[in-house]
Amino acid sequence: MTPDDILQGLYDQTLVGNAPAVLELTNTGLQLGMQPQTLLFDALIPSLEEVGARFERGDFFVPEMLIAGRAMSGALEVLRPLLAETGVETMGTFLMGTVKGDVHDIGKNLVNIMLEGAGFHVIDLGVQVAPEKFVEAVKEHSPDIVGFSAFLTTTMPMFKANLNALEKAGLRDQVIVMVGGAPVTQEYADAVGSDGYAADASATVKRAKDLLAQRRAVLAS
Ligand code: B12
Repeated sequence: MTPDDILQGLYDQTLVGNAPAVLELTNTGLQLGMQPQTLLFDALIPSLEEVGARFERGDFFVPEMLIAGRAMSGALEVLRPLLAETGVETMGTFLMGTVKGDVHDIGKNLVNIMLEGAGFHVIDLGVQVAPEKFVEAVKEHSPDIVGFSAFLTTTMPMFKANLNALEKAGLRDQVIVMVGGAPVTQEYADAVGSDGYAADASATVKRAKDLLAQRRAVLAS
């Protein structure tokens, strides 16, 4: 099998949600010396984008999305340690969760992997995280940054609800708040009063580092 066969296979098998084949192709690709990033960005993510496009056109329904998502998640488990291989946790603590009412977690998990790879200590609260749970976790872990992930236009308003809950608990000034997810834009992030937005996992790492450096410079002055 050539690297091109692997990429094409990963794309096709993710599209049809064939989790065992996706896992096997991921492992074979790695054995052939392919980079984990190549498998992710040149096959797995484009395939999931195509799943979304087909859902939008009415060619795919929820079950197809679900099995494609599961197939992608299986591959991510294999790629996670390789993408996060530095293992040195010195940058700061990042508390992350998908907002209440929303079960999408693949994008969030990808962000977590990249943050871990960049040296952040990541605490993941999972999906469907209610504002009170974010507040409790901020009290318990005192993170530097809190991230809210939302993949539905109907759950994006939870950003504001979470920010209000932090404000009410007197915690808003203690943390940097970042928001993201497929339908989120910089304009929306600004409008709800978050501190930062990023469109993808690598941009999240860069933005998180910048925001942290700014915060630390202010605190030091
Ligand atoms: C897989 C999938 C599902 C799976 C989720 C599986 C899982 N474990 O996540 C299942 C089947 C469960 C699902 C369900 C639904 N889904 Co869905 N789903 C998708 C799909 C195909 C892929 C999403 C995904 O994981 N993408 C891959 C990742 C890598 O995406 P990404 O955006 O590039 O992620 C990056 C950024 O967003 C950013 N990021 C993410 N989080 C964060 C957080 C922070 C803090 C920061 C800074 C950055 C950041 O970094 C990520 C990594 O680079 C999308 C289509 C799409 N194109 O997005 C629809 C999509 C999101 N779903 C959609 C819909 C409508 C639904 C349902 C309502 C369908 C239904 N009728 O039941 C339900 C809702 C369930 C719920 N209550 O949450 C719509 C949303 C439309 C809208 N604008 O609101 C989409 C866009 C499909 C479409 N084109 O219509 N879905």
